[in-house]
Amino acid sequence: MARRALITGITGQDGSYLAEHLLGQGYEVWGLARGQANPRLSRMRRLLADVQVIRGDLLDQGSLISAVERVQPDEVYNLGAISFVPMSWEQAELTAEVTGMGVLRMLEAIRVCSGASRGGRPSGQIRFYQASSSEMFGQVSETPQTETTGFHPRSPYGVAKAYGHFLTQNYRESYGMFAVSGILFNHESPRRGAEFVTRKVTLGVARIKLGLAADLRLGNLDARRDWGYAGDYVRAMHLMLQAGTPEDYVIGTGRMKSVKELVQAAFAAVDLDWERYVVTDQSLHRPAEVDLLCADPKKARVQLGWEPSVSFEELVAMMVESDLQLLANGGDPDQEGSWP
Ligand code: NDP
Ligand code: GDR
Repeated sequence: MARRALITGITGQDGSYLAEHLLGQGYEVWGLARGQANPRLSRMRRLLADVQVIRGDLLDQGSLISAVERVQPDEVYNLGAISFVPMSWEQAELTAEVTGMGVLRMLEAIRVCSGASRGGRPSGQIRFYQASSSEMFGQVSETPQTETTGFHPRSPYGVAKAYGHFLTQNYRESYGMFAVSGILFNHESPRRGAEFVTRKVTLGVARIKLGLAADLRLGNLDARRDWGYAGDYVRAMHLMLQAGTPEDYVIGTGRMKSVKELVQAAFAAVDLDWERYVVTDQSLHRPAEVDLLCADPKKARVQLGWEPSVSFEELVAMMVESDLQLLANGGDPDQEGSWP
């Protein structure tokens, strides 16, 4: 019988790549989707017709219990979240509810549904993956960051992720659940939301190249991140749930670049001089910035055999090329239903 996976956040970047990867491995894939008429769900259905959709919301405990009861998954991947860091200052309570408390509700759904007394699977048999984030490191105490580096989150988003991270660890220790967190550094792709800096830059470059925009407004150009390719990172999520023991892993490339270097690479890909087009805008700076993040992915390499396959330069070129094509074909990235 095919293994069954339940993915929250199925309409997001990672949900789509993970679903593709699991379908390719022979899984039966179910995606939890919220909302009455979600345009991102229509987009996902167009791309991934084989994913079965079940309704639910990380704010709604009953809906999560129903989803686990109905799907009876072997593996649950909790990718759903408010994931845009600036939004977490504007809607801090909602971020705590979805990105933080949502983890508690999902873990409780698994615990309740898999209680042996109810004739379901013993809790050890549903494996749980939590999408933790390098934003938990925040103001870093050491570089590169490993599984043992301390947390000093710098946004309500980072704080909510830290709660979910510790809670996952606690359910593993309290109930013997196979519950793990991947501490993933920034990962990008042509399907990345247009609000995140990589996609904002590659879309901006494509618009300028095609004469659709005159400039590109950005915030802090000095921030440094470890950027990888989303398609590589979903492989790591899956590998973590196949391991012999439940453990947390840092996933990143180990290479750090500044936003300025990202901009330079993207403009260079279309033979334009970035300094003629980029305008810095103080209003796009954050109340508290994370200055730098860089992964040490040694544990994942040694224990899971995981390695990234796409370099920073290849990633930027892939995204610029995809956005040039999307715009040239009349696609509208501001429409949520539009995906390259
Ligand atoms: P996206 O922003 O692309 O996707 C977020 C998903 O969460 C969407 O499917 C969205 O669905 C869903 N969601 C939002 N609110 C709720 C809710 N109340 N109930 C159920 N689902 C909800 O994020 P990514 O795919 O980039 O990231 C996936 C996960 O990994 C997130 O948890 C993110 O925080 C985390 N992460 C991401 C990294 C990255 O670099 N991409 C790095 C580290 C961690 P809807 O269409 O309904 O809005
Ligand atoms: P991040 O990603 O906050 O790291 O979170 P984002 O791409 O939003 O920002 C990265 C860095 O770029 C700087 N920056 C800008 N960012 C945006 N969005 N827009 C701008 O105009 C701009 N100018 C400069 C930011 O200040 C920041 O330093 C992502 C999300 O996917 C999280 O969900 C995930 O947990 C982390 O990555 C790891």
